[in-house]
Amino acid sequence: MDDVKETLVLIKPNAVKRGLTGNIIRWFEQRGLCICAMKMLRIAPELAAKHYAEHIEKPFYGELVEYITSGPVVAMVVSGPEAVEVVRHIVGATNPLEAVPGSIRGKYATSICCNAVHASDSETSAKREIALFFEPDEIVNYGTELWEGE
Ligand code: 3AN
Repeated sequence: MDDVKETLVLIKPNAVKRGLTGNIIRWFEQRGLCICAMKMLRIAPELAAKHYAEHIEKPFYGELVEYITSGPVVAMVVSGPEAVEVVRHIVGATNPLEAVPGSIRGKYATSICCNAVHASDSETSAKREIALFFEPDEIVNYGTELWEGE
C-alpha cells in the first residue's frame, strides 16, 4: 500500500514512571497500527538537542530538554496507513487542557511539558527523528496484510 508510513513516538519519562507504557502502546495496536521498533533508553543531552533542534529559540527549550533527559523513555516506530496523521490524532493536542478526553494526552497528560508522549509532526520530521533513534536494521516491517481492503 502506498499510504503506509512510519512515525516516531516517544513515551515520556513521567508516563513511563507512572506505569503507562503498556496502556499507551495498546492505543496504537488497537487502532490497527504496528509497533515496528521499540526500545527503552535514557536520552543523552546531545540526542535531546538534535531531536528538539527546531525548538532551540523557544522559551521552554531548556525545560523541554531537561525533562526528556530526566528519566526513562520508550521510543517506538509506529507504522500503518497515514501513520503520521493518525498517530497525531490519537495523541491529541499539545496542551492537555485542549486535548480531548478520547486522546492519549486527554487521558494521561499532566502538563504541557509532561504531556505523556511525543509524536512526529510530519513525514519529514518522522524520517529525521526515526534516524536519530533507530538503525534501519532495528525496524521490522510487518502488518501490510492487515491493511489490505477486500
Ligand atoms: P507537539 O509535541 O504537540 O508537536 P510542539 O512541537 O509544539 O508540540 O512542542 C514540542 C514539545 O514542547 C511538546 N510536546 C511539549 O512537551 C513542549 N511544549 C510545547 N509548548 C510548551 C510550553 N508552552 N511550555 C512548556 N513546554 C511546551
